[in-house]
Amino acid sequence: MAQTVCPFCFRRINSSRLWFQCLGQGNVECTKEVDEARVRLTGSKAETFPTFPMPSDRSENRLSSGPASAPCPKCGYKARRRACPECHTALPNELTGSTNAMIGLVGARGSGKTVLMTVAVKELRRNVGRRFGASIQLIADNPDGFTSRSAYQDGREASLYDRGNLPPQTELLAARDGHATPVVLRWQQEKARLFGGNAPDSTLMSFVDTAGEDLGDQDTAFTLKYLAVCDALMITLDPFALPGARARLNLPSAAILVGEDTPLDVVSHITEVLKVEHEVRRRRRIKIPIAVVFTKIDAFYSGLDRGNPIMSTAGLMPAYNNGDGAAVHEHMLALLHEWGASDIDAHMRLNYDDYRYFGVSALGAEPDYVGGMVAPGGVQPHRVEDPLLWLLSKTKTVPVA
Ligand SMILES: Nc1nc2c(ncn2[C@@H]2O[C@H](COP(=O)(O)OP(=O)(O)OP(=O)(O)O)[C@@H](O)[C@H]2O)c(=O)[nH]1
Ligand SMILES: [Mg+2]
Ligand SMILES: [Zn+2]
Ligand SMILES: [Zn+2]
Repeated sequence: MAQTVCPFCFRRINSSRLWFQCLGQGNVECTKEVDEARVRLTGSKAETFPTFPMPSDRSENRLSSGPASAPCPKCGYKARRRACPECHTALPNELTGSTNAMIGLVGARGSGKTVLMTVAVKELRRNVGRRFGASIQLIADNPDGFTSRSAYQDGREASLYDRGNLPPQTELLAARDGHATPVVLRWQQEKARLFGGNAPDSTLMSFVDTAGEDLGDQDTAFTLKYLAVCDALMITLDPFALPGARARLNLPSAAILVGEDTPLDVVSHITEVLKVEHEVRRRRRIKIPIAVVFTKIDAFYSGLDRGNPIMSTAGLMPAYNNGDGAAVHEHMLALLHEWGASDIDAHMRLNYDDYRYFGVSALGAEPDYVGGMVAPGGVQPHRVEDPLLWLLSKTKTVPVA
């Protein structure tokens, strides 16, 4: 059975046994209603036409992905749209019989997750798509809990890019009935199939932006379930939370959003959860790739050499630039040592098989921390796509050069 993970409720589902969702165009009237399963598993109260299972299995369908359509029990419309059997959210077609890349995004409070996700999702659609000749789109009707794609674009993107407002603190999951709604992107690309076979032409990426505090809360079932199904993880680390890094800057107190946990505490906690959820045996390392993303690097620009790879970019070739990535990794590691935070590296080495350090700036210049406003030059992202491209090179969505 083709196992995959629903990008909306994070349950494991059989992608050859997806349900159908009516579009309300049958001979008799069909009605949209709030779907109880969807509310329970995703918190979404959006009204939809009925979601129903495929008609009882006929033997000839057993091995295939079943029929391509099924009649709505209410109106008879031959529905082709697929939906998650668990949470009843409509799913993109390409999920049928395939898998998707669940990329997790976790990090301490104030480490820059919301800004990074907002900017990365926009940059992917705007520039990275062009660079790779790919079409990258937001899919689904309620990204990040917004009621529509346009509401997301206004509430997240226009708010930051056009109006220059830094986002407020992300609400705790508890305040969102324990649910977080992911932003799901579809990366679609023509691929030359060198060796034949049918490599998929699209990859789904599901990002969830959680509040920093949710991580420390052992009881947040959602975070556990989410980490359990992630194929890859981005961990944001706030250099402002490292005393040795902070000492080199002259930050106003409004910039320092540091809780009780040190960055090492946060990473250790993630490690513990991953070890349990991914059933990593004692003395073994965690296998999923981990991008350790140091945010807010713009604050260090003036102290870095011009020749430092952290200051340059990966170039415009349609591939993940591995040499460049390795150079940034080494230079971030050197910075970690300078900042007196080599314990983080020791922890990574002991617990993970596959990790890489990234230095990014989503804003590109220091904001007005007190007023919560982007710098007058606007958002100028620096290297925000690097961690994603590295992770996507692991799933073979992008080539390595
Ligand atoms: N200098 C600089 N500061 C940044 C950057 N990105 C975020 N910040 C600062 O970090 C603050 C927190 O960013 P958020 O993206 O809201 O952090 P978060 O991880 O989502 O925080 P929670 O939602 O509370 O968990 C912002 O208000 C800015 O002050 C950046 O690229 N450069
Ligand atoms: Mg946030
Ligand atoms: Zn119907
Ligand atoms: Zn689901």
